[in-house]
Formats: sequence, C-alpha cells, structure tokens
Amino acid sequence: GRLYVNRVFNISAEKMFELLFTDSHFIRRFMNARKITNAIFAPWQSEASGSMKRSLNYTITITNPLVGKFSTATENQILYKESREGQYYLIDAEVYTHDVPYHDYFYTQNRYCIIRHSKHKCRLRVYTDVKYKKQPWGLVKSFITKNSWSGLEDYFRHLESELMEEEAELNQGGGDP
Ligand code: YK8
Repeated sequence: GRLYVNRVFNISAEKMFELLFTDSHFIRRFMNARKITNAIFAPWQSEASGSMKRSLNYTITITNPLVGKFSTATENQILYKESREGQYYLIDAEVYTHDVPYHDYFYTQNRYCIIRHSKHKCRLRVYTDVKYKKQPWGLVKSFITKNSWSGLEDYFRHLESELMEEEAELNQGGGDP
C-alpha cells in the first residue's frame, strides 16, 4: 500500500473526526469540489463486535479518459472499537466502484488514523491499498493498480490541501500557533 497523508494539523482529533466522518459542511463542500454527487450517508451504527459501521453511496465523476465519465460507488466504513473519543480514531473505508471496467476484480481500502497530538492538534494518516477479489491477468492488474494510484494520489492531495485551508480558517483570530 501507500501512505498518502501523514501530517500534523492544528485541529483537534475530535474536530478532525467530525470533519471527515460525519455529514459535515466540510465533507459536503469537498465532495462538491470533487464532483461527487448523489451522496447518501447512513448513520454510524454499533456492531456486535463493539465497532461502529456506516455506509456511503455516491456517484463519482472520473477524469480518466479510459473510463466512462461517471460511476456509482459504495464506501463501507468501520470505526474500530480500539478508538478512543478525542484521543485516537481508526477507520477503515472500503470503496467499491461499481461501473468501471473490471469493477468486480478490485476495491480500494483506505485506512484513516487520527491521533491526538495535543489539545488542539492531531496527526492524520491515510494509508491506501488496492485489493483484489479475484486475480486478473497480469497486464490487467498492473493497469488497474496504476490507474487507481493516480486517481487516489490526486484525491488525497486535494483532501490534504482542503484540510489545510480549513485549519487556517478554524485558527483565525486566536487558538494556539
Ligand atoms: C473515496 C480507485 C480507482 C478509481 C478509478 C478506476 C479506474 C479503473 C481502472 C481501469 C477511477 C472517494 C478511483 C480513483 C475513483 C475514485 C475513488 C475515491 C477517490 C482503467 C481498469 C472516491 C476514496 C476513493 C477511493 C477509491 C478511488 C477509486 O472517499 O481510478
């Protein structure tokens, strides 16, 4: 896999969780900017295991010329029970893109780690992996992997820069430097 985000933000761990994993203005605005439409967020629900789960459905707009312009997608998120409110959050998000070529062969797993650094700071790490449900022909596999990495890199670079904008806004007029 690859580590796409690894940075300390001037944002508390709680706030970071709220920005990324609730139906926040921030995530709505970011989805708009990425042309992710028809988003439906299910609420977080407890599991027997002690973890929490929710799923998101949306339509992504694709810029890759090899692929159709849109695809529906499902994102299943799990907030592991090892998470501690305000301290540490571990979230795995499996993303299935339903309408791209070879969609039945692969999905993407994004692991988000939010770690409290101090009262008003946290570290965000996002680790991504392309997973295979069935083994495609080697050439196809490298094609899928290559195209997924480039899309993911673009997405997470943009997310990081929007979080930096949000950080600047949140810290305007007070808060520790
Ligand atoms: C989530 C991974 C692959 C997919 C795409 C597929 C190419 C198909 C390969 C062919 C278009 C928001 C991506 C990037 C679409 C966007 C997905 C996003 C960014 C040529 C064989 C959507 C995170 C996420 C996970 C997976 C990404 C897809 O929050 O290349």
